[in-house]
This record gives sequence, structure tokens and C-alpha cells, in this order.
Amino acid sequence: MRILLVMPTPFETGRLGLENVVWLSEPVALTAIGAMVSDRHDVRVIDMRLEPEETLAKTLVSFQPHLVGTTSMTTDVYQAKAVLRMTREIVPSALTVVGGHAPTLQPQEFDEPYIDVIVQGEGEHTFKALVDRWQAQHPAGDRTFEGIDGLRYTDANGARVTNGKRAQTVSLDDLPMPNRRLIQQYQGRYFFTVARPMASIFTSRGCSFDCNFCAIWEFYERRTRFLSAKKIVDQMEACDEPFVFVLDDNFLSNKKRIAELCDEIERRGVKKFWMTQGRTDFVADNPEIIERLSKAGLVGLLSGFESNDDDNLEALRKKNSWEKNKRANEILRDNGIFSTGIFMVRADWEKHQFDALYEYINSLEIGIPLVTILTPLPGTQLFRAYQDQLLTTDYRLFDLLHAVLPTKLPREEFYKHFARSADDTVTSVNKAIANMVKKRPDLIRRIVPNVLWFYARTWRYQRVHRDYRSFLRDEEGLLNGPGQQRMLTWRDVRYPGAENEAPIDQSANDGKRSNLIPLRIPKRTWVDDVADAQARSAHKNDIHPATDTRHATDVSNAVEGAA
Ligand code: B12
Ligand code: SF4
Repeated sequence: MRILLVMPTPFETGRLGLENVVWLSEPVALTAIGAMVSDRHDVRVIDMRLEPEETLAKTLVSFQPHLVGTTSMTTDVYQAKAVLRMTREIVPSALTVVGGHAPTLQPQEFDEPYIDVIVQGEGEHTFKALVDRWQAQHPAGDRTFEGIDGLRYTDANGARVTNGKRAQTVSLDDLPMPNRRLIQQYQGRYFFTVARPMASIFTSRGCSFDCNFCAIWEFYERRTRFLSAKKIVDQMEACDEPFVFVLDDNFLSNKKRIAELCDEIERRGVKKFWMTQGRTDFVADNPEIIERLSKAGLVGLLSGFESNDDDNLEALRKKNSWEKNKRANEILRDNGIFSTGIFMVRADWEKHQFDALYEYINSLEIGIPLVTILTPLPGTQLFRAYQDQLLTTDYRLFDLLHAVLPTKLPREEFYKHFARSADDTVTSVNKAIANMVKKRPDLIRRIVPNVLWFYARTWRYQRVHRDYRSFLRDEEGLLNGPGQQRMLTWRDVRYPGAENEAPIDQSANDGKRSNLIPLRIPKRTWVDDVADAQARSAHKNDIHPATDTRHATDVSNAVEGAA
């Protein structure tokens, strides 16, 4: 069969977006599922972030696929749907399939007549089973897939049904490695800032923490699985690229595995500059491991610093402290590892809070400070708590760069303070670069030629990002969510931790007070309570396990703790 896998474009031209300025990663979801079937089928991948707009239509016409699959994060929902809608128009006989984080955590969003199958959770085995069945059924045009775990489809009566949950692959080593030959036409075009050409690999899945703004631990059901050191180094060796991004959400978690990996890299003499994501508390607590990783080629670490305030960190259930953030950054600097820190501002912030954050970033001397806005992403505990208060339900605005909850400052002013993050933290960046020049001359020599390329590619987007009007323009006409309809203001939103604050004087609320009851739930359990209450009142029959939070929370505690 002919199978076409499509990476959608995440946004319209000119819209703010991470891919334009910071990080364009290989479509690993597609090379991973493609690897399961590419030995027996004619599989093609097109990455629409790197193709002119007409490529999709042209490929559909010329390739005439039997199956078209696409992937989606929350921000990609509309573009992913557009891919499958176009498929239905041009090749009506093709089976249309979507998978990824958004379809797993918000499957109803994809219940469209032109979408045949929604794959939920880890995709490799589900996709293989689906392809096998479709091969047998497509001559008859039978698009029902009873008995294949991990998917949602439309049955013969036209009803959407969700099959059983697919068990996760026990050992990641048993999966074939993503088939990077499927994207060889794009080789050299993926990057992380000036690190280019950059390959992308994963070496683990899941995270054992449970931050309330993140759905990774729910997606992977609180389990973490690891690839063996041998398989990781096999992948690194197989990449021609000098830079490798290890996509794991929390790479720094298992000390034994890290030691084995460093041994293997040394034994096989692999020389790559690689970067990954990991928590600062691990760095702070394990300086000797970081030193070893640095010698094994680790040159960049992306960490969620989130806040300059311990109370905020606690409210996010980050289980970390600003002291550890600070210590971690010193250790990274000492070892010549470039630190990318993600920070979260809140919609109810005022000028002095932005000032304090930027000052904190400068004191840390972070290489790439990514300042984002705390956003309740679908699938997270925050979302379940705040979904009725959202100003917008347009998923393009859930990119952590737009305030989806009411701001305390007038929006224009809020975005002015937000957009000045790049200029106000330039001291931090410059000091971090100076440190790297001293500590890693080998790396600097390798990236200097890329600096010009990087500015040429991103200068117009850098300007967009630095201009507060871009944010206002993006959200124009899109603030029509439940919170906006009820004219909620920032006073109606109770952030976690707010129960300790002085009561709010509601009389000052311009007469716009809604009938929303603010959350008054003990800090320890507040999000679980909301999730549980919603799970009980939500549709009782059609909850997919991955979206049903009950398995992930201690229900009895939550109910007892409810206010
Ligand atoms: C690389 C990456 C990016 C890249 C590109 C994303 C991409 N799609 O390739 C960039 C840097 C652009 C990016 C941006 C963002 N990202 Co990001 N990103 C990742 C990261 C680290 C790796 C993605 C990846 O390749 N994973 C490896 C593959 C193998 O896993 P997978 O994608 O889940 O695919 C498996 C299944 O989902 C399924 N599957 C997936 N697609 C399909 C399709 C079909 C047809 C089938 C059958 C199965 C299937 O099968 C695959 C194999 O098991 C993930 C974290 C993670 N662990 O996945 C976050 C993640 C996807 N990002 C996330 C977020 C929040 C963002 C941002 C909104 C914010 C930010 N600051 O990072 C932005 C938004 C971008 C925008 N346009 O505005 C969230 C998504 C949450 C959500 N609800 O969608 C994640 C999960 C991180 C997290 N901790 O929560 N991201
Ligand atoms: S934010 Fe990081 S540490 Fe927290 S659950 Fe997500 S991946 Fe784990």
C-alpha cells in the first residue's frame, strides 16, 4: 500500500511560533510509526513546515495514497484537520488517520466526518495493526476497526467508538528505531537555534513527576521507560549530523542509565554535540554526573525553571526550588553546558513581577531564556480547573505565548512587558555566550558559521516576537471563549496557592462580577479535586482511559480533600 505521513504546518505565515525562531525538530512521531511498516509498504513523509503550501495537494494527486496519517499537538489541531480534509477531497478512498498528544488528550476535537481514525497514546503497534487491517479491508472500503486497541473510529452505524486502551510497549528496545531515511530529503534543515544540522532522537518516554501544567505524565500514565545505552549510541552513531537533540522530557532521571550511556559513548568514541531536557534539581544534586555528561558531549540543557518564587513552584507542583535552579545553573556554566530555561509568567502579573523575573534571569546568566505564559493546556490538571474561565478556545493561542486567561493589566500593557523579555534579558544571554566561548571553544568553532544563517532565517520573526502588537494581532477576533462570554476578569481566576492570599475586594470589579464560584480547595489536592469532580459529572460512558484522570489520581483523598 502507499502510505503518506504528513507533518502539518503549525500556524499561518507571520504568526508567532517557536519553530520560526528557536527549534525545528524532526517529525519523530512520523518516522517512528513509519518504521513499523516501511519494510512492507511504500511510505512517504512530507514535512509541511519545510514545503511550499501546494506540496500536499500535489503529493496527494501524484502519490494516490491508500492511507494518510498526520500528527497534532494542541496548537496544530486546525492544521492537522486541514491535512485530512484536503485528503478526503482529493483522494476520497484514502483512510485518514490522526495521532499524537492532542488526539489522545482531546479526541472529541477530531470527531470530524473526514477523519476516519483517531489513534490514542503510543502509536507504533496501533499503527501497524491498523495498516494490516486496512490492507485487508480497503478493497471493500470497510473503515471499521473493531478490536484494534488504542483507536477511535466510526462504526457501521455512524457512531464514534473508542476501542480498548493499548498497553504501552514494555521495553523501548523492542521498537524499531525511527526510520530517518523517510525524511532524508530534509536532512540538514532541522535546527535548535544555531545548532544545525541537527538530528532528533528519543531515549526515554514519560516522567515520574506530576506538574499540574504538563500532561506528559498523564499521556504516559506515570510510567517512564528507557532505551538501553547501546541503542542510544547506535542511534547517535547512525546520525550524520554533528548535533543531536535528545527529545526526552526528563532525560536526567536515572543515574545508572546515564553512567552506562557515558561509558558506551566513551567506549565507542562517539563525538557528537548533543542537548536534551532535564530538571534542575537533578543537576543541582548531581554535579559529578553533569561533569561526566559534559565530557560525553552534552552541550545544552533545556529545563523548566518556571518561576523565581518558591510559592509559585509549589503551586505548579514542580517539587523544586529557586535555590536549586540557581545552583543548577552554576553547575551547568562550570561544565560548559548552555542552559535554556523556560519561565512562566502569569496573566495576573503586574510590571514589578515582570521586572523581578527578568532581573532573576540576568542574575542566573541563562543562555536562552524562554519566557512563556502559564497556559492550561488540554489534558492537564490546570485545564480541567480553568476550562470554564478561558477567554478563548482557539487552540492556536495555546502556544504559551498568548494569555488565554484574563490579564490584570490591560492586554496591551501586559504584552508590552511580556515582549520585552528578549531585550531585558540580553545581559543573561551575553554572559552565557562569553562563558561558552571560554569553556567550549570546540563547539563555538562549529557554530560560528551558523550564526549568520540563523539571523538571516529568523530576523523577521525576531522582530515579530519583540513587538507587543503581534500578540494583540494574533488574538484579534479569537477571544470568544466561555470566560470572555461571561466577562470574567482576572479577579475571578484563583490560581493555585491563592487561597493563602488576602480576600479580594469584589466591589472593585467594575460591576462585571460573574456568578463563578472561585476555587477554594486546599493547596495540596486542589487540582485533583477539580479533576475528580469533573470526571464524576462528565459523560459517564465514553471516557478514554488516557483522558480519564481517575486512574491517575487518588480518588478517595481527592474526595475527602474537596472543599
Ligand atoms: C520536539 C517537540 C516540539 C517541537 C516540534 C514538535 C513536533 N511535533 O515535532 C517544537 C519545538 C516546535 C515544539 C513546540 C511546542 N511544544 Co512541543 N514537544 C516536543 C517534544 C519534546 C518531542 C516531540 C516528539 O517528537 N516526540 C517523540 C514522538 C515519538 O512522540 P509523539 O510525538 O508523542 O508520537 C507518538 C504518539 O503520540 C503517536 N503519534 C503521534 N503522532 C501520530 C500520528 C499518527 C498517524 C499515529 C498513528 C500515531 C501518532 O505515536 C508516536 C510514537 O509512539 C514533545 C514531548 C514529547 N515527549 O513528545 C513536546 C510536546 C509535544 N510539546 C508540547 C508543547 C506544549 C509545545 C508548545 C505549545 C510549547 C512549548 N513552549 O514547547 C510549542 C508549540 C508550538 C507552536 N507551534 O506554537 C507538549 C504538547 C502538549 C499538547 N497538549 O499538545 C509536549 C507533549 C511537551 C510537554 N511536556 O507537555 N515542540
Ligand atoms: S514539566 Fe517536566 S518534570 Fe514536570 S511532569 Fe512535565 S516533564 Fe515531568
